[in-house]
Amino acid sequence: MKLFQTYLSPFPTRVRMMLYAKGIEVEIVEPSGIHDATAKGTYMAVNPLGRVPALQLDDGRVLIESEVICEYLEETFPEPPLMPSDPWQRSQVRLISRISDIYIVMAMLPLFILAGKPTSAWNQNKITRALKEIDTSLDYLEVYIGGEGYAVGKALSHADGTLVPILLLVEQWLPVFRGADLLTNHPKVQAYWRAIARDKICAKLIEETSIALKKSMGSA
Ligand SMILES: N[C@@H](CCC(=O)N[C@@H](CS)C(=O)NCC(=O)O)C(=O)O
Repeated sequence: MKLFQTYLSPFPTRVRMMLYAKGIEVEIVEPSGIHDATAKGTYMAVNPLGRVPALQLDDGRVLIESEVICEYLEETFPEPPLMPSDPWQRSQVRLISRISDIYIVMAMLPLFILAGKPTSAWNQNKITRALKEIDTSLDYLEVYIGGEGYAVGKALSHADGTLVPILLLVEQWLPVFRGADLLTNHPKVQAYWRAIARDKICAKLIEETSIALKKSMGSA
């Protein structure tokens, strides 16, 4: 199998978490120009949406959308499970992915767009509004995040693969916008963030994403 992805993007990171945890070997391909809307070239034939991740199976079929890919991997390679067996806990894993995708990532979107422009074009009102929106979305997470070292329950799950790259952006990228420290406003999320860094697989994801982020910010 081939995973089309970048180390900077949070969506492929949740797929890599599954691959690492389940010991699945795939070829990693970083499509050139993925973060440039005009330069995706032949990658559009792999994923007509022009986004990463995409997983190409050995028979050539291509799966897109990180949640769909993760579900496919979970069903095809059930061991070790990254979805809890208890239906309530499974619903909490899905809920955390939805809070992340629908609220936290969407709240960050205006800042992703600003980050692609020179700082002279940054609009302080837009930044303040976006940071407030992110703060509110983290309030939602604060209610549902687990308190036992993992996003849900006492074991690594798909929800951790979703949250790790997002919280890394909150901790290491949001400071460029000079707002308040949003993690300290959310003690349960902050405690989770400290705890999850002790999980070997999540530590690897944190390291990979952090290196890619530093490169993108021109500091590595
Ligand atoms: N809903 C998609 C989102 C994927 C996505 O938006 N990926 C971004 C990187 S974070 C991308 O490829 N962006 C390229 C573009 O929008 O041109 C998923 O979960 O896979």
